[in-house]
Amino acid sequence: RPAVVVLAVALTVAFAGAVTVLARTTTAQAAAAGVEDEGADCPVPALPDAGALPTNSRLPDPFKRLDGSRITTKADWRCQRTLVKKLAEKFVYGEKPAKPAGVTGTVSRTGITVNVAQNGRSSSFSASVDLPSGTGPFPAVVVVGGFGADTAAIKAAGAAVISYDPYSVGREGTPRTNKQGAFYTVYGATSPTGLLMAWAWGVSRIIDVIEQSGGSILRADATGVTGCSRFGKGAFVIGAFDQRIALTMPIESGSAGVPIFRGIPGEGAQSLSSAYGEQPWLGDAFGSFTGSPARLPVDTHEMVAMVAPRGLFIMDNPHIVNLGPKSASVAALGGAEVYKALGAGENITYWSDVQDGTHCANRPEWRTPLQQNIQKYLVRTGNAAGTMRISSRAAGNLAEWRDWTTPTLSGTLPSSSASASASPSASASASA
Ligand code: MCU
Repeated sequence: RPAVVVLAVALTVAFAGAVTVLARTTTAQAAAAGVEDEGADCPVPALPDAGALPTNSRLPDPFKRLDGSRITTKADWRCQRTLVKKLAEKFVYGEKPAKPAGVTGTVSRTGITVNVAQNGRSSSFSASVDLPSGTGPFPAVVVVGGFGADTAAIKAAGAAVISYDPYSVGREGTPRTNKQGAFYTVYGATSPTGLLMAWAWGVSRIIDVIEQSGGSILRADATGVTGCSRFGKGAFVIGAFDQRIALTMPIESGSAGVPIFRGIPGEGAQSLSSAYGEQPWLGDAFGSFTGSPARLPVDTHEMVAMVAPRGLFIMDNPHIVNLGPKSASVAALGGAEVYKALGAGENITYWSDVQDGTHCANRPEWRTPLQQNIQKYLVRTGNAAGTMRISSRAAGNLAEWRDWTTPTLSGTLPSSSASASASPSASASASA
């Protein structure tokens, strides 16, 4: 009898292993990484000073290194992404500190608590959890702020909803010299890092706690993020700066979100000085670029690219010029060139073909692609290809914005960025 049990266990393990391999090969490009920043060890050359930047009215070439050479392999993207990340931190959002020395917390069926300690300072915050029906462990979507996300559709697709109050980590309504919230308690009220990056840091710490929890309620390798408007700006930055996030879904994010900075003045969207001044969303360093975005050495098509090859579903509203939907479409098209070069062109969706002009409305058009994205990248039972559904009301033309071509990158992505640690059960259903 013990021999039978041993044999049964061995067969089960072998079968689970086989379907895992199958699932990995079919969904390879869809995978999130096992770490927050895969390029943490990449050498980064000295970055230019803000005063020494050339003016470039076109979008910076995402494939070009600081020394002027261009990357040639898919594997090169790992450290090129790190360059983009460092430039974006220095000139746009402010630095995102690495995981603090002490992160502890709990995950229950109703909530997550996070305690952080670093250099003698500590802070805490929490988020609530709403599980879908069925038996876990579940994937989850972090919903930033309290509106605009179709939480019923998220749960019906099989993912839990983590309701995250970003203001507990980075409050609005404070001057830049006295920022408040759990992030600033640890890193100081005069930290030049803006709220969007503070919010991103907070979600990364939630994922740390999920990882440490043992994964019996929520799966650490299947986290998505969404939010609308200012929380769409947040969702975009949160997904760009943590490679453990498998699916990023910003909604109607507007200036300081998805739209290319360079396109905002011409489109007549919320001006960069208005967005910079309204709340300390962007980093303090962005203040010297509000009137001259053409001096920025990065633009948001490269934040789109930072998400590659992971799932990205950008939702936008073509009826409100103030949101910069045309400039957002250019960011998506420009970033999609990096997705294509990495062989992951099917992992990005941009969708602004919607009827209702109300900001952050619940839109029937997005329900199916939302659920398909959740099934593909989080539940891992789907395989729907991404699509560019750009409304003719607000369609940007990438050709007008770039003076570079998309290279054919050789080789394959390193296995770390191409391997999801999908649970055996999820893999089995993926191949069923
Ligand atoms: C689109 O996001 C913002 C916008 O940038 C602000 O100017 C406005 O005050 O608020 C929008 C928002 O968050 O609406 C809910």
